[in-house]
Amino acid sequence: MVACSWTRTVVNQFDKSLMASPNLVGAAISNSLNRNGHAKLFFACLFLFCGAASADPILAWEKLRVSITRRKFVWQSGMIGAGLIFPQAMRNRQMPPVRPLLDPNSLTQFVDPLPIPEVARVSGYRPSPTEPTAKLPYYRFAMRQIESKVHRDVKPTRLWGFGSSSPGPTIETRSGQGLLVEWANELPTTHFLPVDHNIHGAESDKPDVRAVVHLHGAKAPPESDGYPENWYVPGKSALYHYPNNQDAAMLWYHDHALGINRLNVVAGLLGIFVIRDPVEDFLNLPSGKYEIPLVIYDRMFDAQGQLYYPVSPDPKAPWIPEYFGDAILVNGKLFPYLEVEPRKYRFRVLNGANGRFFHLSLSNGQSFHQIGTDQGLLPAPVSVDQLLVAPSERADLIVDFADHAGEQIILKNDAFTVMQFRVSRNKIKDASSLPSTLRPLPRILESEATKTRMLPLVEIDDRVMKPITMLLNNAHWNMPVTEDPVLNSVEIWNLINLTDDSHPIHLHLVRFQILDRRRFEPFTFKVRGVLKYTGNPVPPDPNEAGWKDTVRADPGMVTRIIVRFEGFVGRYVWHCHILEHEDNEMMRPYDVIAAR
Ligand SMILES: [Cu+2]
Repeated sequence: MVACSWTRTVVNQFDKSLMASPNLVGAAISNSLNRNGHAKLFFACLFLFCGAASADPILAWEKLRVSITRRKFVWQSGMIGAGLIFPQAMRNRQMPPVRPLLDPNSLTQFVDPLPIPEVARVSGYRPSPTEPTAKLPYYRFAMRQIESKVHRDVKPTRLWGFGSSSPGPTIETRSGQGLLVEWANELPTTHFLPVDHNIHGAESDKPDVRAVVHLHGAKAPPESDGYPENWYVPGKSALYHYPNNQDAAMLWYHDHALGINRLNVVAGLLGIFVIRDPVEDFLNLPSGKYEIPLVIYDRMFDAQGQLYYPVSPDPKAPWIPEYFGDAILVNGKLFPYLEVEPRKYRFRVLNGANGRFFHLSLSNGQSFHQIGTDQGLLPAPVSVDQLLVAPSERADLIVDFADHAGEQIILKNDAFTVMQFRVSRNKIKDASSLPSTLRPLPRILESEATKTRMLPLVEIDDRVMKPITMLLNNAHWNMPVTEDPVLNSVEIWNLINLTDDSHPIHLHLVRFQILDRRRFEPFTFKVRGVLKYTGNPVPPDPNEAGWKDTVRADPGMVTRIIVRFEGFVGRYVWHCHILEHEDNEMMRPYDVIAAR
């Protein structure tokens, strides 16, 4: 009991210190608590001590685990400047950098305008694969090595982009308007980021440079979904068909090659894909130059302005469990600014980071409205003053600058600067709307579900408790399929998170609704396989209560989602969207099967 009180006191002290000096103390906590085997051992010993002293050892462990997790979550979302204070090697058990790193905080902020990715132009028309008499718009996107200026004062950075940019050109289309994209691999034959040949699918007999593009959020046939094993090498391409029979939403395309996806995305292989429909048209939302995509991700650079991807201290296993950069880019620029008018804007936010959760707010404290989530419009706008977006989640926002003429407003990630809005002084007329209702949301009833699956999220550690792999449903990628929903059936998936991390779980092909999250005892589940709840079900936040394709499965919680498996029969995948996890087995194939 004494030990547990002491632990709580220390934890509380950490909390207070964290409030006072987030960079320094946060980094210290991160160092000691995150991915540090010794810290885990320390807490394991502490747990034993607590357990011996407490009447309820499971409860003692649970409290301790929650404390650890809270700290880790803070770190995931906000510890941007940590690398400036502690060497990277002290986080994540990484090797010290072999070359000097760029200090993003040494750069002048707001010297580059926010770039807006160009809208892709149709290259021609080709027969539809499903109706050969119909012609569909055809696009050709070439993955190429490019150079790009991430900041005025940083030398050009080598990236892999689509065409001549990263993020690549935006595809704009309408619901029901099918299209074809030829994704051409025109990359060099050598990878410039560290491939780990121990990772499944990236063995030494596989080429280092391979790619396959997945359109995240698309209801696409399986042969056009970018299955991770369907990668191809430079000189090859794949022609994919996107029918777009789905609601207006902002999707995004990115590489999905098995075992190196994390590296290809850091290299720059990503872009956005916007679907519109009449429901959205009718709402009179801000549009044209008043609708701006914000693709946000973190990176690390060396002093020469080149991308840096850390490796573990073990040269035989360079994989690291997470990648957190200290430089946050928006549409490919560091600290950009955007000149805006004092009126409403629609911002289409994508968290394109490998592992960082963004916790966004505006420096003047003004609130804004979220009108849509991953798979389109919410039933009604939700007023928020802070926004949590996990990797791969999208947030459709309306920000009204009408009362802020002449102000300079910073978009922040916790205490750290992301970009600047410069509101002009000129009076303007804003004819756009923020309707009080947006799109009806038919709820999928639990009574419609024909199957409920129990799906543990698992981390496997080595002897010093360093993570070596992460699993879904205790299964590796190449084990037989265990999830095989019937086409058009409804299932409830219980994501039982036994790890210390929050994992954004993504299902290909489908959209789903979050039912609830509920705290449980991981220890009891691990030992006895029994779900013992310790809290009441918590409904999703109002701004996640729409159609989703990625859900935060928080640690120590059972997250329940309800899914109708519509669209196509065939093989797809579901996975964690922390790309380091996904690459190291936290991904599983699943089959949508025909009804018998
Ligand atoms: Cu994960």
